[in-house]
Amino acid sequence: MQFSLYDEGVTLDCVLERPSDLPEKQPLAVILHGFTGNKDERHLLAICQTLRDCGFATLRFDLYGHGKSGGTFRDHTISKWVSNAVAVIDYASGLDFVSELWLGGHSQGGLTAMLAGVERRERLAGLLLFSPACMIPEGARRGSLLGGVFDPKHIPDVICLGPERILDGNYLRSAQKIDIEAAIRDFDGPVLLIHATDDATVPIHWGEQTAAHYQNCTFVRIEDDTHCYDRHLDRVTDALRAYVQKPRHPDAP
Ligand code: FER
Repeated sequence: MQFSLYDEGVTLDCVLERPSDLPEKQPLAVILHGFTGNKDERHLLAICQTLRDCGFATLRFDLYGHGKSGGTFRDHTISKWVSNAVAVIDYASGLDFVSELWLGGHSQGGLTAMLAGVERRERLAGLLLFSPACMIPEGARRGSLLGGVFDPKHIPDVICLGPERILDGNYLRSAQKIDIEAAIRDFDGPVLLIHATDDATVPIHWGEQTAAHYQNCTFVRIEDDTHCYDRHLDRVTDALRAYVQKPRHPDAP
């Protein structure tokens, strides 16, 4: 089902899909794409299909300034993305077929999921993080992001990170303020974090370090693959399937 939600007057283009055999209630996972991405990217579709194969409903949507949603790329910020994710979680938690809610995301969408996850901790069963872009706050504070260099104390009006990657300075201001340590410390639920060894966009040590600081995190290292899993997407979906199918309370009757 394709539909629109609104966050602060901005349209969010959403796709909600339920697994083919429909039990009364089922878990639902909201999945966020990354910087310059959209809800229909190959790795996102594979993640959502795997979740549905495991009995989850999935809700993917285009975030502010991306895909078919409102706002311009130039004006997007991670705090607007967190607001979008919270709006979608609040919508999803009101759906009568939802037994529990998971939030996941890739790269900048993974970072967004970490931050929105703390804002809506009480509504969420857990987080599914795919190569989360955990270095963005430090990069913004140091003055270096995706190859772009700037003075972190004198934020420029715009920063150009490539031909179609012009960002307002507010992206950097907003990113500088992110308290990622608090987001990790304050989320006590289960977390799956998957990261590939040859990720040139978000080096794997960021994933390893983040996983080590969560209270309850399963870390899966994907050998010989890239930021968007161009070579071994099947290993990513295998790890996801194994994680969501594993009983989370092994001692429960
Ligand atoms: C950066 C590193 C990663 C950055 C953005 C990303 C804007 C996000 C990547 C993605 O979401 O795929 O320095 O700066």
